[in-house]
Amino acid sequence: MGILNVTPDSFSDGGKWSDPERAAAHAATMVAAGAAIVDVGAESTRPGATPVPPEVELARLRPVLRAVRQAVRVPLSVDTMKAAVARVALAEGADLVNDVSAGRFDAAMLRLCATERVPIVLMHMRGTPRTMQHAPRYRDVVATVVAFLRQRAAVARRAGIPRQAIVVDPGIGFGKTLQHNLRLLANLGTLVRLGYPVAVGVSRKGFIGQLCDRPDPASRDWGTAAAVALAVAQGARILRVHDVPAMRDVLAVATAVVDA
Ligand code: HH2
Repeated sequence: MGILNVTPDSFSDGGKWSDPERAAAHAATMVAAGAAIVDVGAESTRPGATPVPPEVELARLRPVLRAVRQAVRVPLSVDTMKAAVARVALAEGADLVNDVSAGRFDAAMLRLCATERVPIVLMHMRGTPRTMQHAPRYRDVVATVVAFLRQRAAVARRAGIPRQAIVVDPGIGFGKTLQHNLRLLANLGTLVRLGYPVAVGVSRKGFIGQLCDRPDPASRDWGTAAAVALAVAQGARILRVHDVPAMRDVLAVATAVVDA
């Protein structure tokens, strides 16, 4: 899953893809390099980010989604917590919803995905992007995240989303310390055993900067490669990444080893 952020303030690619033509060209480049899904987001969820109103999110998203839809044929996901935004995105040709709140922020989200018959990614986050990094604490982070995702998947199914249209994601960096992120990545198999496809977003995130002493997110792709390979080895199925050409090779080797 290639990342396309249409935001002025995303931590790695903020402001780079706001122009529809450039965004479409970047999406096409990611697909040519092997991206099977392009994830388009118009609200930053980085720690401390302030939420934007749906009109602002849509004004950023709509022209870009239109251009990207013309440019590539792979499924497009819309990274949003708002049903009103998701509804317009689906009408503009998006194929699935990536909701980092797992349907908690907007009660209409799960029903929308059910009636539109589209898959949804349910991600674990503690609190909101604005508050999530304020001293996060868990008794057992792996058990907490797995229980949360099991419960949210059950809620999604009760809303009418079929089992095979649900993807779960541990939410690396969303209300977690370095140790929490490492424990989750080390125990991804526990989440895989829930039975839903697992998505993982480690690309260029802060924990890699901490481990490798790399303040600049753009310099974190080698660290990202290690995390992606280890996630694949434990059964992760969707890897949300910025550098698609590099991670395509990481996936090719990691999946070949797993398959052997
Ligand atoms: N991480 C980010 C955004 N959306 N979605 C899923 N399913 N999983 C993730 O780990 C995830 C996500 C944050 O990264 P990014 O989009 O690169 O930055 P920002 O939130 O600043 O736009």
